[in-house]
Amino acid sequence: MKTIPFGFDLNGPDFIPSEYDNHIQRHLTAMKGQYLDQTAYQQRLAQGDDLLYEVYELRRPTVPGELLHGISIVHPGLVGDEYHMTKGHFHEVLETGEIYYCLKGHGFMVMETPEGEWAVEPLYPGRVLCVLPRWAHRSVNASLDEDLITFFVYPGDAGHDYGTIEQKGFRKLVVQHDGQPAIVDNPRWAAAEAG
Ligand code: PAN
Ligand code: ZN
Repeated sequence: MKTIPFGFDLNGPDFIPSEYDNHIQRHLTAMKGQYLDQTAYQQRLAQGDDLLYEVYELRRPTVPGELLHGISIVHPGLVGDEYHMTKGHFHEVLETGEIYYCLKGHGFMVMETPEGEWAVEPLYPGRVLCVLPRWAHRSVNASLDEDLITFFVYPGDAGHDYGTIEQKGFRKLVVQHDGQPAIVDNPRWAAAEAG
């Protein structure tokens, strides 16, 4: 890990950083239970464990004051009528936010608080998105032929809580409806709320 100030290059068309420490690849199996249409999920899986998204991270100490940052690339596609997306998470330290800057593609950031508020904000090249403290976040690629690429930065001590989202999903889903993205209620979230 670097101990003096540093820079790196981040250029199109693929926006893979010129330097990184960690390359995370999430395949279909990593998203088990996350897509609503389990039959469509199993049918996709039968054809292969496709790569759905990737993250390039520059490692920094996980302490307050440091800024963790990297690139997220969500590849295009559908599972049933749901667009490819990240797992999504709350930060373990709930009172930490995150900034995303969209470099390429078209999609949405799906967000919600533990209190049940929700927000869905568009992502497109040049768009900056501010995820406020307390808001869980998931990026969704709403294009079927282009990667969704974002740069992100968040506090070093934030940590990740994936469990809450794994259990209930997000309150809203982004699905393809008549060839267009549509934001719909997630029945699994409502069922989990009802207990
Ligand atoms: C991002 C995300 C990245 C991948 O770095 O971690 O986009 O999404 P998941 O972590 O939900 O799989 C971030 O929000 N970090 O806090
Ligand atoms: Zn985050």
